[in-house]
Amino acid sequence: MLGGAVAILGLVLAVALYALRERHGLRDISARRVLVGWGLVFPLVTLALLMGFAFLRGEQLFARSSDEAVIAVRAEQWRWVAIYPGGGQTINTIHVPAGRDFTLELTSGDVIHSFWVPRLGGKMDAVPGKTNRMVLHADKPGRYRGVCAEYCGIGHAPMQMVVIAHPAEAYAAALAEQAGSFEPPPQVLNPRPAPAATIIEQWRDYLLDLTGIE
Ligand SMILES: [Cu+2]
Repeated sequence: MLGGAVAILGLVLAVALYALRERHGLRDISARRVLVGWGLVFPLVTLALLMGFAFLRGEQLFARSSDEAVIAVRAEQWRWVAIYPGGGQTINTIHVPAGRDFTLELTSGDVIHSFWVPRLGGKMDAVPGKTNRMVLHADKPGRYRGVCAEYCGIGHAPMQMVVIAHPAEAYAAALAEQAGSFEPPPQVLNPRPAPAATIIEQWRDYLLDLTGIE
């Protein structure tokens, strides 16, 4: 894209310079031809090629893994629930195999959140009613910290998670070991009302006092 942009910019500058220098020679050039050729055909062909390239690359980048390590990740105000193939669940901790691809199927139970573990790669939105697939790869076993990267309410800042990558050969055992501590997550309760709610209530009470309405 950068190479193409530089080439086109160079071409435009060269034509502009030529036009400044050869002002009189330009009368022989058909304006119609310039408009159709450089104004329509050239951009159409160039943009079509770039779009084809972008689609091709997008297809290659798209998460399509036949790997068995598929973990469903459900974002909720304000925590991350990971659900493993066996049905086990962990909260704010996601166990993955190291050294090979794993797939996350992201969704949300309420508003839009965004899953981001900087050391593992790109972030992806968790959208209610939609499942977004993302293939990630942890090179080495270890702990990788992540955050919610889309403002999702008052509990957004502490909505963090840690991805624990286990050696691939020990992954199944690690999950089995976890299985004892797997629990269905308790229902989320809003820990406190949004700050505006209190202010609105106070104003309502004040206005009702003032007007004498019951
Ligand atoms: Cu958030």
